[in-house]
Amino acid sequence: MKIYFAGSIRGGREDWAVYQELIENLGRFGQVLTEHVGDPDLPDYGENVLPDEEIFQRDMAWLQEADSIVAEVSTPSLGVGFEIGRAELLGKPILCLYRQKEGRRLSAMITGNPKLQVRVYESMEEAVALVEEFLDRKM
Ligand code: 6K6
Repeated sequence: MKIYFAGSIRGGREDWAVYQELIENLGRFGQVLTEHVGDPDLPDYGENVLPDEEIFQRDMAWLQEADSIVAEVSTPSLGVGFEIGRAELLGKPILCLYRQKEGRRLSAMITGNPKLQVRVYESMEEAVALVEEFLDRKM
């Protein structure tokens, strides 16, 4: 099982620790293709590792290769939104995990799309249970 994890990079890195923990847990279900998204050393701008064109090509190839997509969508990110849209066109199953917070609302392009499984969570335990349900596989 190959899992593509999507989380904000240039959209803001405030949730990096959540991504890291989710990625660790996803690793128990399969191979996470995008472990770098939870890297604390990844700067807000995600600069200088690869040219943007190569990042895009590599990520699109991984998306194609993935069996499932898990996106943490609490921090709005153009890149994550794009990946979700592309994954939908590729016919991939997509789970969007969201933590509610006063003063923000998830985009209607996510909540209004019946092809996406959008789930609200509070604790990591809850998020892992939702992932388990999504991947339909008990540990
Ligand atoms: C270097 C080392 C690790 O990462 C870098 C450079 N940047 C990116 N590398 C890989 N994937 C990226 C990078 N920048 C964006 N993405 C993809 O877009 C990821 O798969 C994220 O899910 C998403 C984040 O988009 P933005 O718009 O928040 O950056």
